[in-house]
Amino acid sequence: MITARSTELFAKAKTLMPGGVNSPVRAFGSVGREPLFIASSHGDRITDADGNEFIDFVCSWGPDILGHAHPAVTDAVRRACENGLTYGACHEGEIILAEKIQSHFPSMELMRLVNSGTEAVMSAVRAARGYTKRSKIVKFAGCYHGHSDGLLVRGGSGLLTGSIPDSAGVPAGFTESTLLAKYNDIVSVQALFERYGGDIAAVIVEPCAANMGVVPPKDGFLQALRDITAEYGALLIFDEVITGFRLSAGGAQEYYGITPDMTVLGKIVGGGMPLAAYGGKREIMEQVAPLGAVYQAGTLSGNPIATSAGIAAITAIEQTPDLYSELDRKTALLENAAKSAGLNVNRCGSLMTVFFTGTPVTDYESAVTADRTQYAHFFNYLLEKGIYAAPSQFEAMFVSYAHTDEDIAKTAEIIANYRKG
Ligand code: HOZ
Repeated sequence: MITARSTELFAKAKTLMPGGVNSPVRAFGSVGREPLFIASSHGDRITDADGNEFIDFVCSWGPDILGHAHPAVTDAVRRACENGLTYGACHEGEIILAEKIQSHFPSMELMRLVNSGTEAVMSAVRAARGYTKRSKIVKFAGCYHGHSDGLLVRGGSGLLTGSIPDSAGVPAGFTESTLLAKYNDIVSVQALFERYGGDIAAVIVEPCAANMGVVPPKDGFLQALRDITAEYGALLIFDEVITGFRLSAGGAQEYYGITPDMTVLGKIVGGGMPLAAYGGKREIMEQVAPLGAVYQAGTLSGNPIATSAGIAAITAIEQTPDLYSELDRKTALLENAAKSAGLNVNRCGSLMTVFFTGTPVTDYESAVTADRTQYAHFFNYLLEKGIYAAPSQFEAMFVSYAHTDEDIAKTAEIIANYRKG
């Protein structure tokens, strides 16, 4: 594979950006090679700056559930651009998108549109604290909720790849109200409530963890979180940045049948543009300014181009009745291929991770037993055969509706023929 142009671009990028990237996992640091620079993407394919084409299972880390450059979305964006890129003022698209979101997530009785998952989580946590008048937040080791100071504790995702349990630059005081529990272990949560119950504002969780690799919730775990938060008057926040519109149109809360108090959405909800949302019970969200005293604002929040992409993407999802059954069928073919090669695989709907460890992966401790060198070998094997998977052991493979049967069959065969390095 010739990668001369990517190499040239990376050398230049490193003079301008830390590590040459705008988000750490993109640096390919844990897969032993330099990153590819992408020039274009269509359907289930991406093409790099040297003209190499790959079947893409990153899908921009989730947003491209319908495939890259879906015509309904790109047409909507093109049309919206004709009317101006940003107003910093109210417009009808915000209402149309919010209504669509609410029709799929009825628990979001009132919501705010913002620009990124990080911003949405940070704001949701602030609203939860403002509403409950309590300070502590429970999060789970290995769950990633963006890079706001208070949540960078055993954060998963790029922190895990870089072996950074807790980020530098975060004063201890900023995380002292963050309590750490063990994913899939309700006893660890009970212990925190027994000790700090009256001070806990919220429990925040990825209802299916996907930032320490994919780790589905064990039966009863989410219900137990629902019960214990209700018992202690704390809020349950589902971070559905990855699972929203992916496990089902109503996200993990519909898929697992558990209703949180607050929800955070990102990725798919913006159709590939920078847009995220947070919301929940009316009385909680009424704490947000200008109604209440919890401040949150943004010049580009509810941006008209981003809302047009989100509306078009959700409309296309609504018009694709076999979307979730097809995603499930296609991803199951990849899962079975991995199993037939003797690989350890976790799957939840169209999210999947092959873990290079002999242990079942159910939490952070078991996830970090995975051998990153072996994952790097697997990643490079796939890449050389024209398949672009996550450049990290601790991320998910994302399948889209645009993945053709031929490309799924080809990928399944390549995975099934993999032999560990
Ligand atoms: N943190 C993202 C994956 N969970 C990676 C984002 C990116 O590098 O684009």
